[in-house]
Amino acid sequence: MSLKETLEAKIEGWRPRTSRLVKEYGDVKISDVSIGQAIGGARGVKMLVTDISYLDPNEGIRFRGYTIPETLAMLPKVPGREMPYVEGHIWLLLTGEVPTEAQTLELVEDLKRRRGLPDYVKAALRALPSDTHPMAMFSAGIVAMERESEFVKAYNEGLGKMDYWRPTLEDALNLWAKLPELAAFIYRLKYKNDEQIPADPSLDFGGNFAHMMGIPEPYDDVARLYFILHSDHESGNVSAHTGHLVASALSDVYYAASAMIDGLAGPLHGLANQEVLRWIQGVMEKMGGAEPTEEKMKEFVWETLNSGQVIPGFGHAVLRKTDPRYMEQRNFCLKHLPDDPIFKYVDMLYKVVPPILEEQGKAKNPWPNVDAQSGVIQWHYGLREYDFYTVLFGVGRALGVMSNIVWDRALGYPIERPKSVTTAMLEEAAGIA
Ligand code: CMX
Repeated sequence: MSLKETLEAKIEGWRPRTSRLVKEYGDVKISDVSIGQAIGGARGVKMLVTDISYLDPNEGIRFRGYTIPETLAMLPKVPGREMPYVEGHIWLLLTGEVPTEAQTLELVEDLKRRRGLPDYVKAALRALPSDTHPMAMFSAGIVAMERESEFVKAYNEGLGKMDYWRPTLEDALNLWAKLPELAAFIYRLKYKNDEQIPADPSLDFGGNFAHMMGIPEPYDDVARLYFILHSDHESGNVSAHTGHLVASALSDVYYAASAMIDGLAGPLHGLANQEVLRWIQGVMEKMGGAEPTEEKMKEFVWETLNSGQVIPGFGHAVLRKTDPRYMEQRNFCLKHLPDDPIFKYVDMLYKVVPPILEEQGKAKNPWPNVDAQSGVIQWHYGLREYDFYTVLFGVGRALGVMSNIVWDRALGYPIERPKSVTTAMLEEAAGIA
């Protein structure tokens, strides 16, 4: 079966489950909200539904029920390479099924046909001031393509609500196909004198991205691993939630993806991966490039904390153990770049930071998250412009966010509209005179 047929069958089977829950069990409580949660960023409030991934605080993420090692082992691999096709992962996220080799290759070819960055996007990006952050360029490049939306055309022609997911899937496939090219275009425009490398039609999603970046093997596998690891982290994180929220107004995926990129660009979220490298450079400079001693490293960590800053790459709003995305990248480093000096710094931080955060007693999770380890791999393979790193996160995160939006449309989720209260109402609820 094709992707669309598989998805159609899944959606038809799923709809009765959602409608039954709403019609017969709509009043069953799954969460109560405290004052602390209302002021504290809705932490732990269960108010979003997704079947695409689930984040267990101790175990970490599962994509469609599969752990990261299971996902990487099950998906069809690119011949001669270590990592699976990103396209196979898209299939898994969308349908919940592990695709066959033939199904994966069909999607590889489908996405190839949808490639090609419009000239007006290139012109718009070239017109931006040269100090524009790559995340602002990425967001602008995506929203500039909004005029291509198939959903908007179909909606204006009066398409029925139950079919909204079909043009939304078309939009998602079109945008997914263009994101690696958009990212590589921004990289080469900003850092390589706009010397662009044309796409290679023989290559898959990750392979073509590495080729257009101008970075040789095994960077293609780094790209595949990176996009898969960052694809989804259930729905409450800032980027995923933003994408869902914006799309709930029936804004198309171009608006939703651009907005989710804006959320990802914050230093407490995706931008932490550039912050880690910037921070480590500071440590290295202080140590005159010498290998860090544990004592010196501890001093630097305390200095950062005492100046009121967070240690980038550590802590998490949901996770309470080391992030398995961190571990997967650490395993990659141990295999491919065990002697890299920055990896040695990062690995020493893994030893030094958690006990210090525990001693400080503020962070609920002292362990490293995905961002602590991702920059070092990019640096090692020659991508030294660390303010570009979050764009890579964004290409990956778009896979999960847009898969969710397709399902939001398929299940007819309504516009999101939680209720706010005033401070006086909270004081009244608390019994404060
Ligand atoms: N370094 C220092 N202090 C930290 C910390 C860290 N890495 N992580 C948490 N804390 C502090 C918080 O700032 C907070 O302090 P205040 O009470 O003074 O405000 C306190 O510990 C409690 O925070 P928490 O409940 O443990 O964490 P939150 O859920 O509020 O925030 C996160 C989660 C990720 C924003 C936070 O851990 C952080 O700022 N980490 C560093 C930035 C980072 O790596 N972000 C990337 C996360 C992954 C991603 O989304 O990409």
